[in-house]
Amino acid sequence: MRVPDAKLAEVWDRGFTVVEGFLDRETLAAAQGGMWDIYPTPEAYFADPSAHPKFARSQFAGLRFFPYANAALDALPVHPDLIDAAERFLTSTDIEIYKIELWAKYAGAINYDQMHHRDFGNHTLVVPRLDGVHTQMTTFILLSDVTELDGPTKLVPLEHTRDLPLHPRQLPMGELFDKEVAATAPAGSLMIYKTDVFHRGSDFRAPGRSRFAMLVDFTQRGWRWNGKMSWPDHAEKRGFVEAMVRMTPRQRDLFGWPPVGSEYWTPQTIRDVALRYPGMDMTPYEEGVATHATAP
Ligand SMILES: O=C(O)CCC(=O)C(=O)O
Repeated sequence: MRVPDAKLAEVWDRGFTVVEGFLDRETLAAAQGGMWDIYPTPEAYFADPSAHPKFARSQFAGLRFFPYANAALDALPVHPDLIDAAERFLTSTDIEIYKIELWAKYAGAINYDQMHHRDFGNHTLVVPRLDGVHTQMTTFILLSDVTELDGPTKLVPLEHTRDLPLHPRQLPMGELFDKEVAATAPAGSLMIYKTDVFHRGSDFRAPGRSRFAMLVDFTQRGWRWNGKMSWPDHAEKRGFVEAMVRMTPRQRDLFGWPPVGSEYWTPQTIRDVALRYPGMDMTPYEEGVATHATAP
């Protein structure tokens, strides 16, 4: 669904928002189905947690980076309504995706409680500008129902922190817990927040629970001190070629792919990229060559 303007305004005012029903049923079901090639189902995990010791190694052991070698999962970060929301929130079409993570958590694997922190620590070398210029938009697409029992993200509305300097960006455990709001919502919901907002992961409150989410972060292009993942570093991973082949030129552009009409595209690069990405429709890039070749 299209993210309502009022929800994006809430991110500016309060620091975060939750959009229920963001994914339609089919898209959600296909993405959920794709996860079981990557993670144990909750039934399989809880049947014998000791068979899956890696999830106990750290709170972050359930993170997996893009691509996922699954069409439904690889399509989520470039969902047209997510791109549209990012363009409107960042007030630009010249944007990029700088992080995609899938995150599985299983109750009892480890204590998932965190202290309140602001995400900019590993999303920029410096600190966010708070006047709306070059803001980063961070998101969680919930792929399972998240109730109070399921380790919801807990966020502190900006009204409580607006006057604090941005450093330090982590608070002692327990601080601001009395002000936090739990982002509980059904599967298919979208949580959007900003990198200056205090928030934290929380632990499960009942056994046998699990939480699955995809995290997709966007930024305006052009400020080289912002970022997190370098896509060329992931380009040789299983499924990357297929993911790029399935995307439109606009979707590829979000990864830093040369856009239609770029001077990068020549008969040589078109030929060789087509060899590296078998099945990719190179027509838009060929037409772009014709355009820049004939420009005065
Ligand atoms: O998993 C969550 O709900 C939030 C985690 C988080 O904020 C973090 O690890 O930086």
